[in-house]
Amino acid sequence: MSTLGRIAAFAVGLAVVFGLAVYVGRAAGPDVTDEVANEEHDGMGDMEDMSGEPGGDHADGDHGAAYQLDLARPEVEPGRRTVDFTIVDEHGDPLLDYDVVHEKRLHLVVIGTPSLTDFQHVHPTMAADGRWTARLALAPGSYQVYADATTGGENFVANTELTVTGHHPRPAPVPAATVLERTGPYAVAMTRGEGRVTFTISRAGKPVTELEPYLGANGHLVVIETAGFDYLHAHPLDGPPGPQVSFEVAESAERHRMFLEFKHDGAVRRVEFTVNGTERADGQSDSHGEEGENHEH
Ligand SMILES: [Cu+2]
Repeated sequence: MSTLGRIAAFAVGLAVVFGLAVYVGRAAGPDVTDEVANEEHDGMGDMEDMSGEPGGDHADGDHGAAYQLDLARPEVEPGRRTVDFTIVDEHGDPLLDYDVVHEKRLHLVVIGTPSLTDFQHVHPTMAADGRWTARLALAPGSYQVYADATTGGENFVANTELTVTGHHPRPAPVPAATVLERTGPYAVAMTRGEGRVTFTISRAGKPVTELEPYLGANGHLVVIETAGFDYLHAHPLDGPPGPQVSFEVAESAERHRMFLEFKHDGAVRRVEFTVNGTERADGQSDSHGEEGENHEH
């Protein structure tokens, strides 16, 4: 099954089983349609594994396909601080009506490719004609841009590629897999298993037990695969405000990057993890063990 198929099946499976807010974006590419078609023809193998419910519906992906992210300029010069775009429907008309989800009408996630570094999560402003303007930090290079929004109660993710011209430094590799990451005085340990990922947050060696809501949740997790840039946004399971925050995210066969945002002491913090896939068919994995989570840090 394709990467795309896996993650789509996975997200639909979760939606079916857990009723979670899990969103799927589809990488804009020439083979998207084929992959979706294959997915529908190959028996939903992974989905059966995940949920015990073969079939299900493809609504998540279908909604995503209905909207496109149109950048005013897919190529911009370095030093530019804003990017304009519109979300257009299948008729090419700009989408004007958005539901407020997690306190915002539209969440824009930007990631540098192919290394999946330079993560940005911003909240653009929309003009009356539907044109959005986002403030971004844009060094020369290539990026994937994901608009994560909801209209009429239906979430969708539309994504596209953005290029910033100028001298590109040598493309950085995807960072090596880790299970412990630090940001400022915080350390975050990641554990996986039983279809979930759990982050344990400490500050200066003490468990953090007073996480503050960030955009209405104890944490936000974005998962992006390194191969096809498939995107998934998950919100935590109910639980106390730390030190552990868990998300229902099944293990992926493909290497991926996880971006966890949380708020504590008035500041939003972010840690990033690379997770090697459970399959290493293409030899791309930089794991030396069976799985990334087995690594000692
Ligand atoms: Cu947001």
